[in-house]
Amino acid sequence: MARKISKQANQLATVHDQQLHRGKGGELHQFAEDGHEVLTTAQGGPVDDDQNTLRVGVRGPALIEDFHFREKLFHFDHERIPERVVHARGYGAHGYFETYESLAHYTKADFLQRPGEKTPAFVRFSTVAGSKGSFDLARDVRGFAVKLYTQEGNWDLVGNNIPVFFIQDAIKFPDIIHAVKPEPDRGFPQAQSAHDNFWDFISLTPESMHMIMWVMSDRAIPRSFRFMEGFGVHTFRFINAKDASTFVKFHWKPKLGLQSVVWNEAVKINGADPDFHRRDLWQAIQSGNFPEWELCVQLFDQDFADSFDFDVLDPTKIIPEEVLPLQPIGRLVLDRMPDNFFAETEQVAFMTQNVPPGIGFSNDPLLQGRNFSYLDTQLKRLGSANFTHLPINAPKCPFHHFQQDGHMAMRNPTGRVNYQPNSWGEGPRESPSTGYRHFPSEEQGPKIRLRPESFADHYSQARQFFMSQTLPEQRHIAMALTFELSKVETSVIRERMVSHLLNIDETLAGKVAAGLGLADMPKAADAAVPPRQDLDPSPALSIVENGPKRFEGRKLGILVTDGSDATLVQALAAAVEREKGVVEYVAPKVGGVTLSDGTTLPAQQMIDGGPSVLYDAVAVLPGADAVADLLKESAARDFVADAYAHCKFIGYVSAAAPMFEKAGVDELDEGTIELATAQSAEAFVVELGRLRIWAREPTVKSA
Ligand code: HDE
Repeated sequence: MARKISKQANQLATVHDQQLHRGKGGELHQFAEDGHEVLTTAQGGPVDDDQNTLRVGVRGPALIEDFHFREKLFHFDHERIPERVVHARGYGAHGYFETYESLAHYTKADFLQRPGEKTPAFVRFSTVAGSKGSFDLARDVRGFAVKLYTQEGNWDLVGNNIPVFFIQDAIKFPDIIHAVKPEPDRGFPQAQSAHDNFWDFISLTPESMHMIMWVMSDRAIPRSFRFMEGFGVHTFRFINAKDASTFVKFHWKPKLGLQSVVWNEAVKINGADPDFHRRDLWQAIQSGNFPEWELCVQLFDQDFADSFDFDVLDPTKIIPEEVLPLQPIGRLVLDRMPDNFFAETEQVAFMTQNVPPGIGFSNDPLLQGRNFSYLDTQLKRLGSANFTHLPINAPKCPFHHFQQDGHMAMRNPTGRVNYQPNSWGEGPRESPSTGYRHFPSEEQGPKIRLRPESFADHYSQARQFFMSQTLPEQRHIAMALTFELSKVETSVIRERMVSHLLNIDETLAGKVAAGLGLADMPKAADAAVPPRQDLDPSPALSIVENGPKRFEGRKLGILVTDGSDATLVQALAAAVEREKGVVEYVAPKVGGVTLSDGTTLPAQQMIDGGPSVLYDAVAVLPGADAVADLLKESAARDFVADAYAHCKFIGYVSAAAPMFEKAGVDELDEGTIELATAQSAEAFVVELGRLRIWAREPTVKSA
C-alpha cells in the first residue's frame, strides 16, 4: 500500500515539474494544464479556480477568506477614473510630425530647426459635450489635441476643428459648459445643444455668434476625423534665438480634403454605428491608409496686429487666409493605434502650458485661463501629481528634476541629493542659456476686470463666415438653427436668437423665423458695435469649396445578391481601389453571395446592418432574380431612399430600377448613374470625387 502511494506522488511531482520553469533570473514561470501561463492574483499568487467563489458546502454561503474573489471585485469596482469634464469622448492615435524647413528665423524650438526631422506624436480627437459613452455624430465642436514629444519637452497644441470659440474670457467657461451639458434637474439631453439652457446662454452672449455660425454649419458633423481641419485658435508667439517674437496662428490641413455629413444622415449614423468616427480611424490606420495633415502657420508682427480689423487676442475672431496666407511648416502622420485605449487615449493629459523654448503665449484671456485649468484637471482625473510618470505623458527626452514621492510614484530617485543648491556636486542645475525663457513683453496698466473695447464687434465675422459658404452650406446653417431652436421650449429664447441673426444676415433670420413659425419678426438685437457688411467672403471657410475632388479615403457600399454581375462588381471594386477608396459589400446575408460566374463573394454587412448612411456613395447591383425579394425588404428600400435623400451618388444596374420607385424616387438625376460595363464603372468612380449632388437637395428637403 505504502509503495503504491509513493508511486502516485512521484507521478504528480513529474506533472508538477513540467508545469514549472525557472527563468534566467530564477523567476518561476508557471503553466496551466493546457500550456497557458497560470492566472495569478495581482500579488502574483497562482489561482486554482476562477469560476466559483469559495463557499461552505455546495450551496452554502461565500467565505470572506476568498482573497482572490475579493481582490478581483475590489479592482473591478475601481476601474473607472473620472471622465473629462469636457471632451470626455475621444479617440487617439500615435504618429509623427515631420519638419519641412528650418524655422530658425522665427523660433528657436529645437524640433523646427532641421528639414526632415521627425518628432513622435500622439493625437486625441474628441467631442465636447457628450459623456464618454455618447455617440460620435453629435452636432458639436471636435477636439484636435496634439502632443509632440520634442527633445526639449512636450509641446501640446490643444486645438479644435473650429478656429474660434464661444467666449472671450476663461471665467465664462464653466457657464457655457454647464449650459450645454444635460440640464441639472432632469439629467438630459445627452450630447446635444438643442435645448433651452444652451440657447438661453447663447442668446444672452452675443460674443458667441461667430462660433454659433460654425457649430450650426456642417463643420460640427464631420464625416471623419481624417477629413477635418484643426486650429490652435489663439494667437501664440514664436520666439527666436535673439529673443525676437513673431505672432503665430496654427492650422492643421487634412491631406484628404474636407468633408462632412448632412444632419439627417448624422442622426441615422448615431443609431447604426455610434462609433462611426472611431471605427473610421481604426480601419484607416489598421489598413495602412495613414491619415495626414499639414501644419500651417500664419505669421505676423505687431504692425499687422495693430492694422488688422479685429483684436488678434480675441479668440472669437479669425484672420482670413486670404488676408494672411498660410505657410506649411511640416506634416503630421498618424500610423499606429494605441495598444491599450485606457492607458493611452484615456490617460493622456494635454496641457496648453506644455510649450518648448521658442513657443510662447499671447495675452489672449482664454489662453491665459486655460494655462491654469489643464494642469488642475489632470490631478482630479488621474488622481496623482505623478501623472507624468504614465508612459503616454512622460517626455521622450532626458529629464532631471527633484520632484519626488506622492501617490503611485513610479520613478523614484536614488542617492542622497534631492535639492539644489547642494554641496555634493550632484544633480541638475538650471540653465539661463538653454532653459525656457518667457517672452519679456512689457505690461502695464491698472488692475481691473474689464472686457476690451477692441473685443466688442460680435457680428461682422459671423456674417463673413455665413457669406463665405456655398448655397447648400448656407441652407444647412438655416436648417440647423431651425432644428435646434425648435427643441427650445421657451419662445422668448427662440425670438432672442432670431434677433441676433438679424445682425448677421436678414435672409437667414427670415428663413429661421419662418421655419420656427414665428408670428412676428423681432427687431435686431442691440449691437455694441454696428455689424460690418464690407468684409470680403473667404472661400477657405467653405467645406464644399475645399473638398477632395477624388474618392481617395472614402467608402463605397455595394449592394449585391446572388446572381450579381461578376464582371461589373469586380470592375467597380478595382476602380475604387485604384482611386485609393474602400469597398464594402452589403448583402442579404453576411455569409456572402454567389456571383453570376459562380464565384462566392463574402459580404461585410447584411442589409439591416449596413445602411447607406455608413457610405460616401453606393452602388445597387442585385442579380435580376433577386430584385423581387429586395423590393419587399424595408432596409433595402431605405438603403436607396436615404442615399438619394442625402444627395449621394448611386450607381445601379437596370434590373434595380424598380427599387428607386419603391424608395419614392421619381426623378433620376446626374447623381444616379446606370452601370453596365467596366468603362461605366470607371467613369462612375471618377464622378464620385464630387461626393454629393447638392443640386438635388431642394427636391428632397425644403429649407
Ligand atoms: Fe479645453 N479643456 N478649455 N478648450 N480642451 C479641457 O482638460 C478649458 C478650449 C480642448 O483630448 C479640459 O484634460 C477652459 C478651447 C481640447 O484630452 C479642461 C477653456 C479649445 C480638450 C479644459 C477651454 C479647447 C480640452 C478637460 C476656456 C480649443 C481635450 C479635460 C478658457 C483651442 C483634450 C482636460 C484631450 C479639454 C479647460 C477652452 C480644446 C477642463 C478653462 C478654446 C481639444 O482643462
